[in-house]
Amino acid sequence: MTTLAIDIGGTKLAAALVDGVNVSSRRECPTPASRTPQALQEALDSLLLPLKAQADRVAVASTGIIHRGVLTSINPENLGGLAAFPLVAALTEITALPVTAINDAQAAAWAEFCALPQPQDIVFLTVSTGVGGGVILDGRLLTGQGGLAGHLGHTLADPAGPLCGCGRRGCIEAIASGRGISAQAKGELAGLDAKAIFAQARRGEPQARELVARSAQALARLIADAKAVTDCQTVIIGGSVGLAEGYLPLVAEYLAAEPSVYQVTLRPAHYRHDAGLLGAALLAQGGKRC
Ligand code: ADP
Ligand code: BMX
Ligand code: ZN
Repeated sequence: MTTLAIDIGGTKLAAALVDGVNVSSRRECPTPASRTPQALQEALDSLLLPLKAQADRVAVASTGIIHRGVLTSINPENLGGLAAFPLVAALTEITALPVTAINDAQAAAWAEFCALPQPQDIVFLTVSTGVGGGVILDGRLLTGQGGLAGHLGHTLADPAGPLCGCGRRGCIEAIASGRGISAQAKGELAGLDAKAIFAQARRGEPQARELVARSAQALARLIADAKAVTDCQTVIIGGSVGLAEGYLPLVAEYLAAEPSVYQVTLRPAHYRHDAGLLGAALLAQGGKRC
């Protein structure tokens, strides 16, 4: 059985064919900035066109709360202002294949759990357009009654921090995410995206260094909180900010400053940028640890 796996992120859409853990024919396009469901449906339509005839089913990992096949944004700013999207219905219409859907970070957590040599309790965190999370305890992926479980990016980093697109002030996501880093930039860095701000930080630009450090520090605090809530042994980090050169060592430095009870093994995602795609496919293949 070949799965057409799709990852809908706030910045990019990715799709690939997945057999077992083999990913092939990977394609990407930018996530439409328009707030209309039609724009997302059209972008998915063209992305999937060359792949759908080769697949037996569709598995989608998507940003947003995924409940009963419908995507609802907790932070619509992360999805070009789109608040809701009938994910399964739209993909069924595009592909005429059976479709399963799950949150992107929950999916990635599952793929990363499957890649571990031994089962462990883990928390996966993606630091990307937003900050997403997935929790695996006793071999079970937590999704929650309404799909919200693991949305750790919306726990509090700083009550006096920037307003988050979810309506709360000072969420981790507003400080640590790619969008958050970019939105906090002022003066010469205003308008730059996180990738460009990381490049400036590497050149030693002081504001860029401070923005990256603030993100890494907020993430380290979140990891300590995650340890307190779940007693996980390992925290795995993904997303383009999370996997950016130098970021994880900085997070590890801040985490090391926390008391010993909050220490965990910290790892970059084994499947790098494919963790979401692959996790959705593995869950559709039966959700057993391979
Ligand atoms: P998505 O959120 O769509 O899953 P990504 O994981 O690629 O996508 O995250 C997008 C965010 O990561 C954007 O804010 C972008 O500026 C930032 N980003 C992309 N590449 C890098 C990089 N090399 N270093 C730091 N940040 C990056
Ligand atoms: C947001 C939220 C999460 C998602 C996380 C990472 C929306 C649209 N998304 O917190 O569901 O897991 O971003 O998403 O409310 P990404 O696009 O950065 O991968
Ligand atoms: Zn929030």
